[in-house]
Amino acid sequence: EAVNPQEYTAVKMEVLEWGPTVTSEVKQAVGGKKVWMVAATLRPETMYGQTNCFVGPNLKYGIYEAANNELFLLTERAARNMAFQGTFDGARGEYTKVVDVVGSELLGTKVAPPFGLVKEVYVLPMEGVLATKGTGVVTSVPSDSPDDYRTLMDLRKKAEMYKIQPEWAAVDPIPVIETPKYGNLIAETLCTQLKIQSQRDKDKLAEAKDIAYKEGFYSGVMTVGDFKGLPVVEAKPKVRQQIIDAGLGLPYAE
Ligand code: A2H
Repeated sequence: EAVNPQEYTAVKMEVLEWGPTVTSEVKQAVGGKKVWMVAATLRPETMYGQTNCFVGPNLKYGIYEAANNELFLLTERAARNMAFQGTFDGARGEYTKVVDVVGSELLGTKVAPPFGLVKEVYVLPMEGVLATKGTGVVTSVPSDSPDDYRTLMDLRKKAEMYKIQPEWAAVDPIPVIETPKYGNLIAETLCTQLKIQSQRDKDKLAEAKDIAYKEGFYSGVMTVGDFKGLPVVEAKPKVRQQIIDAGLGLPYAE
């Protein structure tokens, strides 16, 4: 755990249609309520470029009562943290689980990415999702995240092995930020330059992630959205606030 708290934006992806392996137990427990898959991100300004939602296939998730009769799908650890941060209705630190769900069951579930240029995206598996970070749900932005880009390419190569349908991984990376050194698809450029072959190529991915984060933040310019033309440094807090004001995101710290 980091010494300083990390300030994330938790983005709410509404479940539009459950995937083929979601059990009737889960569907019944949810009833007619709205369910949101909640992803923690450090790059809210990239949300226009969401193409998928990742879960760890072996991770345990739960669906929890949030505020306003809504339900949040995330790890129990994240539910507990949110309960202490006043995110849910009810007493501080208390939370109610509606039902358990395993990551692999969620594959192929269709969700609505907040502020996404593509309006419906599918849940896919990512091997490296940590149970100990964020909400355990990761929104995929393969234009700007090397991990997301490489995972998407792995999934496309071996759809059957990953137990996914090819059409779930069909959305291509969407340019949202221009950088002078790496163009408008920085993740793809870096994965090619550093010859990153798989999502398991941890050291090279860490290097790419570091470059992409710094380059995007300090030299990037928005090419889409309300803050098109603005440097990322300035646009980042503005997009974050818009997402929160729209009721599609919330601050989350850990
Ligand atoms: B970021 P830090 Cl475009 N396991 O969001 C693995 N990774 C996780 C996670 C988990 N449980 N929870 C969140 N993350 C990812 C966007 C993004 C992110 C872009 C570029 C870089 C980037 C879209 N994915 O992260 O260890 C989330 O992916 C690289 C810094 O707390 C989250 O932000 O620094 C980031 O890792 C948080 O990582």
